[in-house]
Amino acid sequence: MSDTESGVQEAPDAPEAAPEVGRVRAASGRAVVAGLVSVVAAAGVGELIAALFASEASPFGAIGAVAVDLAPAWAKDLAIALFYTNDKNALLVGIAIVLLLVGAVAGLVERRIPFLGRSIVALLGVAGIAAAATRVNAPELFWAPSLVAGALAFVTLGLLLPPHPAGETGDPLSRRGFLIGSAAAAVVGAIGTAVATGIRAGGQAVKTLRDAVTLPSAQATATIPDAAELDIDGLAKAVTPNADFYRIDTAIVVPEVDPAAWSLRIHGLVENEITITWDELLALPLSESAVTLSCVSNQVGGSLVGNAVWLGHPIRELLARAVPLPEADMVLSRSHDGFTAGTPLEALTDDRDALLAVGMNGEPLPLEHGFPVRMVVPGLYGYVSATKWVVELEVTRFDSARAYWTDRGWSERGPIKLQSRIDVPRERDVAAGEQVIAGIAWQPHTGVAGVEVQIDDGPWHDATLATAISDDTWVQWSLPWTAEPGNHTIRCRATSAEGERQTDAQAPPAPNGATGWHSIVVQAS
Ligand SMILES: Nc1nc2c(c(=O)[nH]1)N[C@H]1C(S)=C(S)[C@@H](COP(=O)(O)O)O[C@H]1N2
Ligand SMILES: [Mo]
Repeated sequence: MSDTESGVQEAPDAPEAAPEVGRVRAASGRAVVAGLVSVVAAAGVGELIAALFASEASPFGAIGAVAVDLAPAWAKDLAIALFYTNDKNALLVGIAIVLLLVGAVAGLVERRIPFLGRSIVALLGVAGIAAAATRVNAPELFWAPSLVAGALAFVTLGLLLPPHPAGETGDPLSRRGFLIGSAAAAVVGAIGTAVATGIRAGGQAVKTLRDAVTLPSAQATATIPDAAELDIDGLAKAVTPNADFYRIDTAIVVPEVDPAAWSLRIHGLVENEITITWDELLALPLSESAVTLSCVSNQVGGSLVGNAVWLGHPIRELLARAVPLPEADMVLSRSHDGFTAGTPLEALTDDRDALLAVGMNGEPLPLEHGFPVRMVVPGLYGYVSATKWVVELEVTRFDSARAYWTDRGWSERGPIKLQSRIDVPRERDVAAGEQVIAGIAWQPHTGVAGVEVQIDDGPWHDATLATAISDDTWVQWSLPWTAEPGNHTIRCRATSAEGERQTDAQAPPAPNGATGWHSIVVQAS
């Protein structure tokens, strides 16, 4: 009480200043709300226009894509480590928070300097246009969603925070008018976002095109031996269902490629430049091959690895038609959205099943796994080989071209390292007594000869391997175990078909793949 009194006494012109302070305070609350709802309305309408007319120019998507491309390698690592395959959602939430903060600040600025705050939100639209313009294969209407969004934010903020007529105090907009206006803006934003999301998730044009695709049958089919699947609860399936297959890419909005408009150009250091269309590709002999794909960002024990049966045409055959020049040693593949991977020419011309794939586990490629066409190369991490939505193969040299991730500090060469993982027991608490320990091991294109398991620093036991589908795939393994009550540490290590033993030296994913033994701790009772 006395503090308040003395505070009042210390301010000589308190009687005049108090209402003024009160007015400015109320107004800054208004200003923040006005800024926030302007941005919300604009974002919703921008996303809606994008969903309707130019989905690859989604303001969020475009800004997100630029953020992804500009992000340093450590930020990608961190995002994957923190959010795993939710890293894209985390990025979008981050962008939303930044946009809202800018909106709030713009509202406060507008309150003091009319037009300046409005110009700030309009600049967000300009940023969206610039971001969309820099995208490879930007749609023709790349400017439209962000232009409308920016203009809408500008107008909304102006309407909610009209400037004071000279000499007047108090808000020119009534409290009721402000409430109705800002609620309307928020509703417009929410509806726009909801409808845009619905359109994206539902009636997407490319989804329909994919549904209409019937793939030719394979001339050589992959056989999955019954004994490849141990069928143990909690153990990764021998063949990963598409819905469970990990997804990693830089695409915030999944690229939409119409197969009828798709073509692949092979050029660069070749004698014959060739271009092949979708119909031409499907008319070529297609073969099936089970290949395990792994992301270089996979941590020891991580889940950024999967095994699928791919249907495609050997890249080797296409390169043979193009005839690479003797000095060539790398193929830079490029996707519809500008991602690039640098693959050793040798890995695409030797006898391995490097495929230009159109099918995954008996279906056309799912959109997020590269529809209509992607690359799959046994033995190499995805970032140097597995280009999705692939549209171009440039035959070149390692010393004259760089790829998306090699430009960001990852190694030029990315052979998949020998790894093994414990999947079972899944839970920390297990019942004492008869248990089974099970997992998978892989080194695609080399193969796995054995897996050993160690419990509590005891001797290493040979696990029983399931039948491997091929040297290009992971193999399941298991070991019966009598669990004594108490805490136990379980470790595994693999031996490759070439006799290499999996190293216990721990290395992080960067720059060319994690190493170390996977271990888990369980409590038996
Ligand atoms: N177009 C495109 N292709 C890409 C990528 C990408 O970012 N863009 N990422 C690569 C990486 S790093 C990996 S690990 C694999 C993952 O393939 P998946 O998402 O089908 O599992 O795709 C590769 N192909
Ligand atoms: Mo990756």
